[in-house]
Amino acid sequence: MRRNSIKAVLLGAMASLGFTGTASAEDIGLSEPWQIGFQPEATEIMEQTVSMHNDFLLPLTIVIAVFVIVLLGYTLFRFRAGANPEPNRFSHNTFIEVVWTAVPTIIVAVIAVTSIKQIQFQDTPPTDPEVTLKAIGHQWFWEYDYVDEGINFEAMKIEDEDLQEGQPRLLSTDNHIVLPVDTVIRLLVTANPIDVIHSWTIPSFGVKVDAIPGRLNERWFKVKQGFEGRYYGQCSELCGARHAYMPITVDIVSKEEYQAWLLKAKEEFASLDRDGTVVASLAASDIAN
Ligand SMILES: [Cu+2]
Repeated sequence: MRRNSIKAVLLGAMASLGFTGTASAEDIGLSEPWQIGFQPEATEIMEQTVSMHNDFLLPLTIVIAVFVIVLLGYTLFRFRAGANPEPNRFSHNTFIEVVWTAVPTIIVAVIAVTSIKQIQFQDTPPTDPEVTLKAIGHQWFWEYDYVDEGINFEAMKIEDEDLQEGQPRLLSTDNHIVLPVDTVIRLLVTANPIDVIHSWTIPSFGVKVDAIPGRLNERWFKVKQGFEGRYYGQCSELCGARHAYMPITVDIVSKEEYQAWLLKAKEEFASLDRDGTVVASLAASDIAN
């Protein structure tokens, strides 16, 4: 999964061009050509999601599919016209009807209980979050607010011709979100009031939240120790012509590096007209479109 260290060095070199995250960030949350499985599980939320899929839903689906195909094949063979010239005429069988109603109901109920438990886990931070990040969707880029730090910036997709070696196309942004490892993060997601619905996601975190104008959605995540690196995501709600061009780049760093970044970022991204109150900004691009 992990890219080689040469790439990390190149990423470090390009980091000096823009105000990006750490110099040594290694791509972890990145899809690969012809990938079939999930991206690495960087949070407990994603561990649960992958386990639900790989250990429960997928085997269950395979058993059901094989059962149906075998039954269908047997019926086609056993009751073909040649072998069964005189067909049965009955149309009801109470025992079979009870079974084929009860068994799927039980299966669906077990899936529902398991899912609801996971949704509850995803909705309930284990401890009070230490960092609050607000993501605001715009047509077509993301804006970020570190609401307790007075840091606010926009993250624009890097155009193809400006990509540096090692930067994945359609996934790299000029400014990166930087967050500490092993820390409970509160994620607030919304969209500009005069905008449309977007969706903020990082597959490796198991987080996907709709960004809805006028509504504030909340979620949490905590990246596991040892999972420092770079993660990518994309807007996941069809939002217009440039939906595919509003990626998300997150750098997960050590707590010390995060503190150092905060100091730099407060200078770099000092919000000009903000005093802690959250004001939805109206970017020039919103008016133009
Ligand atoms: Cu969008």
